[in-house]
Amino acid sequence: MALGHKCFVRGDNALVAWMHLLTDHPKIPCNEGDEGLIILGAPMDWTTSYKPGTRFGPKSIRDAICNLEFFSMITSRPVEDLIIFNDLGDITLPPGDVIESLTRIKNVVKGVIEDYSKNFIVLGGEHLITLPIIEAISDEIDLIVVIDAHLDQRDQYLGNKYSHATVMRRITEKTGLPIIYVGARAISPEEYQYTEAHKDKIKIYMPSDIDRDHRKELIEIIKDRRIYLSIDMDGIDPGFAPGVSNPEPMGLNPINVIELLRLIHTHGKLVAGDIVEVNPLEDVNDITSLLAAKLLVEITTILRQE
Ligand SMILES: [Mn+2]
Repeated sequence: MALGHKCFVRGDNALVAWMHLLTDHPKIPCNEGDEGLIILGAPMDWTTSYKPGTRFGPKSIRDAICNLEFFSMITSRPVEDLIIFNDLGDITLPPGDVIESLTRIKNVVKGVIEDYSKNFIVLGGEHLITLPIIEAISDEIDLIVVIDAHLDQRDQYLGNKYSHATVMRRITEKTGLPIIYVGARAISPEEYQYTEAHKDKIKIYMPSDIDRDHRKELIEIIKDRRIYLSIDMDGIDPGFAPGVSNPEPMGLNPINVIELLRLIHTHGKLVAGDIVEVNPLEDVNDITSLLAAKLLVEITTILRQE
């Protein structure tokens, strides 16, 4: 692991304090340069409740992406720019140390926003990484759109307040930002009660809700809003995305997700996002990593046009 690999300077020539938290490898092994969209990896799976292995997600998505054509279904055209990614590498995270890991992720994302751009994508990792990212970018967004089978709205998971099963509860408490879920279908009694009591802030669309009427409603909600998009790959059906830590049947199909991205592109203002919970140890023929990579191409296309 190489530290301090880039001597990036701010206006006052001070060495940027957060850069030493990034590794040189892995990076997207193709199509990568200073002009592209910022990519970060957060290889954390310290609180995974079922099948660990999402720490290998960022590398697996990066490897998969170079085997795809950079063509966007949303714009119906090839991605025109030669360089589309600027991969800053993985954030160095101390295995097992949840609080220190969240602090480092927050510091790096703050640094990226301050020194580079508020437009970026973070590759996970477990879903808990979304908490420090949102904390860092909360002033720049009005709405969080979450693709997920789960709500992650428990107050605690087996006594733990900082878990991938509690992440959205902490985000709701700390930021008060409204959340829309798409694809949710695994909801505990506690989460059901909590979200019913916070209907003004939390809206839930199950996979069976993705029809024309709901689409109109969704457009009204996302219209002109500055959006953070968090894609937990288990929102998609395990038949399409088996390589996740908590697979849940009856999910979205990938075309539902493209349709949602198209709505966001047309009506909303996408600011940044993450793709989390890819677990290559549970994958079949890399199809989950390839699907995550395909979504990364589409999100990158949207963000480069914002
Ligand atoms: Mn989930």
